[in-house]
Amino acid sequence: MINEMRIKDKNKASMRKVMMITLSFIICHLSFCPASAQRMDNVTTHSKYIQAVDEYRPAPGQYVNDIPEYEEGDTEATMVQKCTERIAGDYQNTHLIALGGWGGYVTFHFDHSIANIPGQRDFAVWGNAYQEQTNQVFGGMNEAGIVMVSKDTNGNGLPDDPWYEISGSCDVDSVGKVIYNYEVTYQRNPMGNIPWTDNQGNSGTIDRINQWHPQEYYPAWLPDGLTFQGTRLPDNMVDLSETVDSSWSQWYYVLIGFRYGYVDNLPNWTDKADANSWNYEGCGIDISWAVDENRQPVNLDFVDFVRVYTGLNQKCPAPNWWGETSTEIQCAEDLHLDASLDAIRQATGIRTVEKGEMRNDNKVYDLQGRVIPHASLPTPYPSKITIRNGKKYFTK
Ligand SMILES: [Ca+2]
Ligand SMILES: [Ca+2]
Ligand SMILES: [Ca+2]
Repeated sequence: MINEMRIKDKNKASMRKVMMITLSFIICHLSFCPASAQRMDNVTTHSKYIQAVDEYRPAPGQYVNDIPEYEEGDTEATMVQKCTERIAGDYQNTHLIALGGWGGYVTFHFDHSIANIPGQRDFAVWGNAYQEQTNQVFGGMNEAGIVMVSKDTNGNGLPDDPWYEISGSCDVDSVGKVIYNYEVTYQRNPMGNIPWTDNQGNSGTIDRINQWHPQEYYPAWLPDGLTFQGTRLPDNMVDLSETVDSSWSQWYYVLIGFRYGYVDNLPNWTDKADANSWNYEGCGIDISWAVDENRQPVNLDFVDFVRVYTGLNQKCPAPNWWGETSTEIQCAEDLHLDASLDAIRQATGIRTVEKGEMRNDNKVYDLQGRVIPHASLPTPYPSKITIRNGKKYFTK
């Protein structure tokens, strides 16, 4: 379910351009790299928000081909770019994208690695979940998306490295009701209900809601027979139609929230462990919750890529109501940008210098440790206070 108020297209190209030219560059003098961290004064040159989207493969759904809009000739690459235009940047300048039914996903990255700070939630992804108006239950429109994280271990800037799932509260609150190694395949059915089958012997459809969403529901730029794998969370839909005044609402279905560890599951900006409020434990994700394929904890110091996929496979049965459950996301942020940058510097020993100090035989790296060709450095080089080998350099 989308808050239509938020579906406004704005061109954010100019903002992204600013983010591009404010990337800081650094030189690593390997023989002089001290192991200790040096606090940097140029942290404002990095953004805590998403820099770009890497992959967008939604499952079919009522908002697919709509947010972002598919136009004839679009390819996977152009749809990924449209997602970047919607969700890269701060909350005021971003817009929802839909992941469709179970399994549909998006992958994105920031302009730096996000550090796993011990004892802290490290990042959050904002959606459009909200508390239902009659306060009968915890939640209301909670379309939990499952989070995965990955490190760019081969250093090629692409999300082609091992992935780890974030273990959310269902793993402890709903033991026996979570389906791991779940798989669903969707079949194209132009302008009709979209059929699916799963690996548990079930089948069903993503139903059209023509009066609200008249476009095709199968992602038009993707091949037929889309298959997704992952974890299926327990159905969370309850029918409260009998508990509300029928003159106010003929049908009243709500989606119960889970305690922690998901996206589009709890209202944005809630991140307090408060079991006495509807906020419960909020939206923040701790990288320490990452688990491997055997659901065993993994010890990640940084992550470079985040993936979110729709974790629920259910639909609201009443006519003229919600249809399939679909995770939507609008924005994401590093919850501790300064700490992430400090941790990168501590781990790599890299220091920032200004361009006048550079020699052609210096190797230049970005904060992810990737080599940057001298020819692609910006001109003029941005002025700032930098630190090299523990000494401050002031540049104009
Ligand atoms: Ca952490
Ligand atoms: Ca990679
Ligand atoms: Ca939603």
